[in-house]
Amino acid sequence: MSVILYGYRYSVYTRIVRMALSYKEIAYRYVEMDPFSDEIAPDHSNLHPFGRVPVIRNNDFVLYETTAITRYLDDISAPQMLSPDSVEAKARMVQIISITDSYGYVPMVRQVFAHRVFRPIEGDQPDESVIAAGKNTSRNVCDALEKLVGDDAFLVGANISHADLHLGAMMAYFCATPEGRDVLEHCPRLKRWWQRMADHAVLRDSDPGLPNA
Ligand SMILES: N[C@@H](CCC(=O)N[C@@H](CS)C(=O)NCC(=O)O)C(=O)O
Repeated sequence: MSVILYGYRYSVYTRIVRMALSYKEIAYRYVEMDPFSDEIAPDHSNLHPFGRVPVIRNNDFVLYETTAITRYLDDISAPQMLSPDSVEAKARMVQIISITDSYGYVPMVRQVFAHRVFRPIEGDQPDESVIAAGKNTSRNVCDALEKLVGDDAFLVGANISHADLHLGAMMAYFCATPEGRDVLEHCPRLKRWWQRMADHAVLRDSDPGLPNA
């Protein structure tokens, strides 16, 4: 196995792959590729037709799309699996990932976090109307997730799964904002899960920090 991860330090999707690699104890080389840069590396479009990250390469096998990557990593390295055995738990896991991608990423990360935290660091003004809209949509997302969280330690069972990595990466940014913490106050089960997840080594060790002002 000779794995290379092409990613961007502050990307939540790159972080999900990093967490999967760490959990699966797969050694890899990391190549930084900023998809937001004006100067896109010539290699980038060969690797990802939509100019995004992450992408992985394992020998000659190149793969993009985070859920495909993390499933692949899970399959090529035993023994700790990131998918539960039960059919229902697996379906719930896929559902949570899909909700996170389809409805959560933009409001939680691109609207609330990016405007409240990233823009000021980069010397740009946050757009309060974007933050307010993002918070509003995120509330619906968290309310929906709240109904899916059970009594187990993790989202779909006693062990950490792909769903925990996926939502965990987004929640880390969302809860770095007062808006995110406020939304979570109204979702006690999700908040309990997040407190446990935030303390998990796999999440803590993948923290990219923030850029210098
Ligand atoms: N569906 C893709 C989404 C990846 C994605 O949106 N990555 C962001 C960084 S977190 C990106 O590359 N954005 C660049 C852009 O939007 O131009 C996946 O699951 O990997």
